Amino acid sequence: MSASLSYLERSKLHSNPTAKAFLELMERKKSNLSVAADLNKKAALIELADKVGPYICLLKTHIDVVEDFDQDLVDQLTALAKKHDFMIFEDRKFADIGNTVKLQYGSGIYKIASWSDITNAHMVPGEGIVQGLREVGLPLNRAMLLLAEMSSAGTLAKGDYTVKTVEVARKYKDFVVGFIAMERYADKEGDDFIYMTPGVGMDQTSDGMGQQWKHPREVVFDRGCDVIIVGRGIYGGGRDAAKEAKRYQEAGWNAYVERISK
Ligand code: 5IU
Repeated sequence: MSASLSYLERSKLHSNPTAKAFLELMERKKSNLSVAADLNKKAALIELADKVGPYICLLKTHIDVVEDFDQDLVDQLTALAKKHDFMIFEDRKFADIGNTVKLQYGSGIYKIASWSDITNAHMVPGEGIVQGLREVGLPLNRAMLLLAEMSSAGTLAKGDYTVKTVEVARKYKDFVVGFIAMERYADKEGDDFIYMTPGVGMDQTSDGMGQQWKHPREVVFDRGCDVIIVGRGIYGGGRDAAKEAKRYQEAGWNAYVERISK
């Protein structure tokens, strides 16, 4: 049901402040594009964020690949998020017991909870992982996604694993606001999860290392997902990142408009 509602209508269904603000932002900016900035130099990451900033709703980071990480990088990224009106998603894929992920999320060098609006986790350890992250994230008004499926060939996250992941998300809706998923699952009464999908590309279908790229229309219109996550399709192979981001923004948004108008 919620696949046919606008992002703005759906923002009213959420109690989590980040989910609400994120859906409003998508509508305001007419963007369901997230750029996956897998770059290992601070200056390159900042440059990319500034270039694609006008076209994205969400910047997805892997902060632990940045060789010259420092607090100034975080300060610059959060300033760019303000300047261009986007949110930040550290794709940390937590995977340990509740007590350990609490430490990994809130402390260490990266202090992810202090700057990342959204993060994510595997369900392998059981629901204690959500309890741990929620304890740190909820007081800061953060939100998280569960990895219900992955985009890569041979992923073990499928079938019953995915079904159980959705059940846990329903139990902790105040903090788990959506999924990394390849399709939208059956909505139950009261569900409104945000579906984010990596493995999106318009020019190639595979990277030779298991990644499988789908067209934005297939992801948003056919499969009912909400956010397209695009990395190398935008910045890889010497591409003009701003130009490509604009192209993906339009493709993603058109597919969404087509979906809610059908
Ligand atoms: N990513 C995936 N697949 C997944 C999950 C995360 O590709 O199932 I969970 C990440 C990895 C990379 C980005 O940061 O999304 C995709 O980048 P490319 O568009 O360059 O493949």
